[in-house]
Amino acid sequence: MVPRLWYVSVLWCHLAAGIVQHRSLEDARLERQRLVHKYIKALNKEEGAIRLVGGDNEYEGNIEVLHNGKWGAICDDEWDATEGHIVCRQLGFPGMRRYTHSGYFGPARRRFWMDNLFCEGHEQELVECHFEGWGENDCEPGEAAGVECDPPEDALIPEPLLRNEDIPKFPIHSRSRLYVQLRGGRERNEGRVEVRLDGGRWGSICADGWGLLEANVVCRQLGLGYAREAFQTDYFGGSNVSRPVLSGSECYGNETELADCLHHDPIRGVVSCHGSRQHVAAVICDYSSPDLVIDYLEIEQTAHLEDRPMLLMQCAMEENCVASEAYQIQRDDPHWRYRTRRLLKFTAAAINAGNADFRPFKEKSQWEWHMCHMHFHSMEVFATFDIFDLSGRKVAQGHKASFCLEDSTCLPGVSKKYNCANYGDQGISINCSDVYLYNLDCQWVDVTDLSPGSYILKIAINPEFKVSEMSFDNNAAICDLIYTENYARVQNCQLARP
Ligand SMILES: *[C@@H]1O[C@H](CO)[C@@H](O)[C@H](O)[C@H]1NC(C)=O
Ligand SMILES: *[C@@H]1O[C@H](CO)[C@@H](O)[C@H](O)[C@H]1NC(C)=O
Ligand SMILES: *[C@@H]1O[C@H](CO)[C@@H](O)[C@H](O)[C@H]1NC(C)=O
Ligand SMILES: [Ca+2]
Repeated sequence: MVPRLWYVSVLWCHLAAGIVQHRSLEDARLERQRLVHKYIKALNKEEGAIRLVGGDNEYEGNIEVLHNGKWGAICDDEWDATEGHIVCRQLGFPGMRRYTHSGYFGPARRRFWMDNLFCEGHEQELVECHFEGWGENDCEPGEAAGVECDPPEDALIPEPLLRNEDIPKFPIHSRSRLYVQLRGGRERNEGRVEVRLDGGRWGSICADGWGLLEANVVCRQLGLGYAREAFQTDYFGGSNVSRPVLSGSECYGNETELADCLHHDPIRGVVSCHGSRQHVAAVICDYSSPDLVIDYLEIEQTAHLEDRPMLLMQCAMEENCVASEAYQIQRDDPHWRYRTRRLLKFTAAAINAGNADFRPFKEKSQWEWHMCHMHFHSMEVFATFDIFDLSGRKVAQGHKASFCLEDSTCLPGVSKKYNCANYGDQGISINCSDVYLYNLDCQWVDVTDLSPGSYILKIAINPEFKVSEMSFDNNAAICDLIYTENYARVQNCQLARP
């Protein structure tokens, strides 16, 4: 409910900005009301909603009407300007240019819901007119009724009036189909992503915010497995790249189709892209992919408190593994070495349950040597440890841990391959785990300043989605944390997305 209200109010401002200059306030108010009404109806998939399909833009096409949750066409018997005017008015357009017969915008693609439609002219909506019952008709697909409306004035509102992040986002699936294809690749599993709405033309996707979560959904929808890479580039197709027809794409990761993800509203023609024409979404799909799963039982079983003198934490302080208050104490208190920090310690293990090895994001040549801990870090942020209070406010965090990745333990019959020692190759093999024991330096959250109470502990691996995985829904453990002066207990962990 909240996002929809928010959308309506944003739409309200958006329209207010454009229309007031052209018309009287009263006209503008009515215009806004009609448009808002139209979008609420379409979003709710309401009985009697109508839409235009098969045209070159949003204000022309064959008419489809929604009945019992299904879209159907309208037959052109007795179709004329009276009906056309009602359609354009119901859709919120300023007027009608012409009405069309005989499938002018292509043959009907769905069953006919209405035939012999006759309106008197005062009706607000098409369903108030007379027609043979729902679905009763004697029409061929070539008899689809259509209309061309006057373009909306708000179509002329310049895009920069809205900042990109203010543009509301919606799934598309309830209002149109979204066809997806890859183009310009060397093989069928790669390319720039092209999409087409019902009745629209093929176009690219603006790359703003395009990442592995979105790319995974595209690969899944096309039956090509998982995303190995997500690109923001015109590498696939160069000069052939068409104008973006979709922008703002944002997937949660578990969607089966791109239409289920959030986007700016392409049905209203809202496409807003920061980059140039060359800034489009592309993917490489692969049937093999790693899949790290966090071992939450290990966290529950090993979590405990330790009070540690700062004297023993100099390396940890160098790597930012203590709360910022500790640095204050180090500056202000000459005896800081004898002060202690209270640490919530636990063992974290990441198991690779996928069908490909997990390899670090950075090339070996870019790994950083960490003097204190005497090993190379191959990923800037491999894990995050956070504590939230029950209202969701972050109250403590571990450092953003960059580990050395290796096969610490493997299932029986699987031999270890990756080893941090001696500048060895880093990674996690299939069916092996990288284990960070609770007694390792920095494997904790500094809780010195936490008051006793109930909290949420969240441990996440590959939290920035930098390395591709089959799923990110199993990369975080979200647990109850009970903290008293004397002990800490971690329980009820559940797998979740970082
Ligand atoms: C553009 O498309 C044409 C026809 O499909 C193809 O032959 C050509 O190689 C493409 N150009 C690029 C740069 O991909
Ligand atoms: C994806 O996961 C979120 C959060 O768990 C859930 O609310 C949503 O319904 C899921 N969507 C699908 C398509 O499964
Ligand atoms: C990994 O373990 C699973 C389950 O035990 C097994 O089916 C699979 O063959 C193993 N894969 C490899 C490469 O060891
Ligand atoms: Ca995973």
